[in-house]
Amino acid sequence: MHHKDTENTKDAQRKSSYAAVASPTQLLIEFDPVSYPNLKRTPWPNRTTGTENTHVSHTEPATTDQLYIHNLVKREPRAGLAEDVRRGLSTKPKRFLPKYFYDQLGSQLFEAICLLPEYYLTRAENEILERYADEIVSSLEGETTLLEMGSGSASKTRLLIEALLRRQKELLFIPVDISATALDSSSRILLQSYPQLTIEAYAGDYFAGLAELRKKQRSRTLALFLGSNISNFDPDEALKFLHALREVLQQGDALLLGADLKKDKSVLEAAYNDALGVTAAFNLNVLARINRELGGNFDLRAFQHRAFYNEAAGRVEIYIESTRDQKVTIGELDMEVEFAAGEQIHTENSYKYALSDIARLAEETGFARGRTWLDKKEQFSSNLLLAV
Ligand code: AVI
Repeated sequence: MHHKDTENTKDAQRKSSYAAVASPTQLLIEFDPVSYPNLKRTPWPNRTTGTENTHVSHTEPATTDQLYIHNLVKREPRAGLAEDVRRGLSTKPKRFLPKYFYDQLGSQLFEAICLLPEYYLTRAENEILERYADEIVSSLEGETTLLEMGSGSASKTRLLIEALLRRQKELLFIPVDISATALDSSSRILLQSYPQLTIEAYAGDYFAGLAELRKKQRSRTLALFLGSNISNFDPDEALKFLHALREVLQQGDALLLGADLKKDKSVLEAAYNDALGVTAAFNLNVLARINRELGGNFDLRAFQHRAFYNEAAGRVEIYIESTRDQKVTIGELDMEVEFAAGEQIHTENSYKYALSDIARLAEETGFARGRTWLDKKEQFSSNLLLAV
């Protein structure tokens, strides 16, 4: 594993005090302190860019493990957030992009959502993977690389990693995730569990990750897009994403696509309006993030979470609603924003799929729909799409 171009090499030099290389076992983690000011790092005994042997402490993965994290976040990571928040609060209706949910706290709140009794998606997908992981991986022949878009905590991935390691000795795992902290901690945990693993991770958004992945050749690849992450794309974005993903795959590779199914409104609305209020906290954390990172003064108590199923559009719509007339200032944007009582900021859509929608999506993006596995209650689908 190595830097791909001069730009990255320069980047690595700039970040020299944050990079560590343990040779010959090649343990390399590279983080930019500007991008990840809150990233908690275990102090390493020898933090240099050299290739000298480095003893790795017991809190690090075993020395036989390999980990490389590519940082794809731009030099000034807040610029994207600032620009998008300015644009989103200047349009009518106001809106934010769902990718901004996932700062460190947001990622942890999402992990908590996955444990909620009302949020059936994670349990249903787990049930499918626990039961069928061997069958799923047997759809591909030969030494396989595992690629995962939006890996998060990678807890479900374990089931597929284990199934692959039952039939091959070693495994290259390539996770791509917007949250560097989630990537860092999940990679370390995986390496502690599976010494046969090499991890080459990409911290950045999906399209930045896919653009990098296109530059490299891989062995037979099983790509994962789990957790119904596809739900948060509008239909045209879903097409664009699957097209881009298809381009990094070769004929004979496959994508396992987890997609939540259309179902009764009451089940869907409960999943996005949990009794504990974790989804509300996840949603309102975007305002807290703007306060923390852009010097905003949103009073979180003057906003509330709203989520409902729009049956005609086949999606759960999620909003933040102002409970009164109010003005908010955002220091770093030099901006004052007015809210009327009841005015909403649209923060997310979560599209629900029929199996026929998935077949259509596959056909339009260069895949053939292979097998589909469902949980016992038939709430969730795991779809194997074959690159043709
Ligand atoms: C990540 N994504 C699939 C979740 C969903 O169900 O759409 C995000 C989420 N938003 C609120 N709860 C969960």
